[in-house]
Amino acid sequence: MTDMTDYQPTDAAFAVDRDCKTLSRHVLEQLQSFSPDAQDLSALMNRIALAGKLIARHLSRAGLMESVLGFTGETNVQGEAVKKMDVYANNVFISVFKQSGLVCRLASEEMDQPYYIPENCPIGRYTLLYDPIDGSSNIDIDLSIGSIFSIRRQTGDDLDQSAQDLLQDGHQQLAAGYILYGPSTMLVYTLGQGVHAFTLDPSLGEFILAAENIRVPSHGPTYSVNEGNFWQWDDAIRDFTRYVHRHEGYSARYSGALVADFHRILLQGGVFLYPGTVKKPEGKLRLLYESAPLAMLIEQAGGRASTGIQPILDVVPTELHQRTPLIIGSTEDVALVESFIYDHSRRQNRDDG
Ligand code: AHM
Ligand code: MG
Repeated sequence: MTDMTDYQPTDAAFAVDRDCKTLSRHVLEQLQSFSPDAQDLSALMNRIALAGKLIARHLSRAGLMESVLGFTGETNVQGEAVKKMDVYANNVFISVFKQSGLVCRLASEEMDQPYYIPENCPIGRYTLLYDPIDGSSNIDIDLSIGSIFSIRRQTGDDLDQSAQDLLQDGHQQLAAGYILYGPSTMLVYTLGQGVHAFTLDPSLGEFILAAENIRVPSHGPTYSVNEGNFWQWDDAIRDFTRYVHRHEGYSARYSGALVADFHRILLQGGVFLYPGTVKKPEGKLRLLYESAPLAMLIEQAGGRASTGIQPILDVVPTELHQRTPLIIGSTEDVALVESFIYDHSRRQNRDDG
């Protein structure tokens, strides 16, 4: 029999320890408590993980099954064509949270009004806001996509469906994160105590810790923006892009999926931007379930998220599906974009005055 007093951890032992660090264990360790709130958040994160696993499984077979790829023929509340995967993923979140008892209301990009689960409402103390499939244009060409989520405390009964209590700034978020469906499936989350990443091990069916307390570099080489919109930008954003074109050390990377582009920047530094355009003066991205959750993550990782003139987390929306310009990433790179915006507005004020 092995004498365990002489036991020295080996590489194999470390590997076992790593394999055992599941998302649910990590969440409980983060909360350092078995209080009702901690147990609720842990259960919520487990439900989100289950949604991620179901969506990842469906995506992995997408090309092999009928009726997974392509459009439904409908348009959503944003006026965008809906894909079958958008509907599937939206329904996955609804169905996994229906039995949770924790969530009374779900608000998503795919639903005009929040979805109420009346049987949960007497006890459901949280609202889940989410984008079920971010980067929908990548689905049919087998490129990375994601899901984004944000958890807020449910305040008031608000069964009149006006969802007024959701119209609060991003500091009210209790947790935020995303699931990236790439070569592997990753779940990245924060409960306001750092940013942590997990990789789905399909053989275990578990998200296993991949990186803890991620810090975004203060500067990085990547700038990530759809330059096809150059003609639609104002002069400040045009001048920023001219600046990076004329200076050594920048690389353009843009996948068409915010989650994938954000993930690169979180790990390697740089800046992602989706500014206002002529057609969409507030940009394309939605505050409550795209920009605000990613802003919480980047701030927790030591970076910044800005509209260009205001921190994203300070923006108080006036409507559920409100859009916002987004500049997000390394502190120095976000500040560089903001400096162009500031200089232009100062010049404009001088010329006007
Ligand atoms: P979606 O949630 O409908 O897919 O829209 C959001 C996506 C982001 O993932 C991505 O950054 C952006 O839209 C791409 O838009 P564009 O094609 O205008 O560059
Ligand atoms: Mg979407």
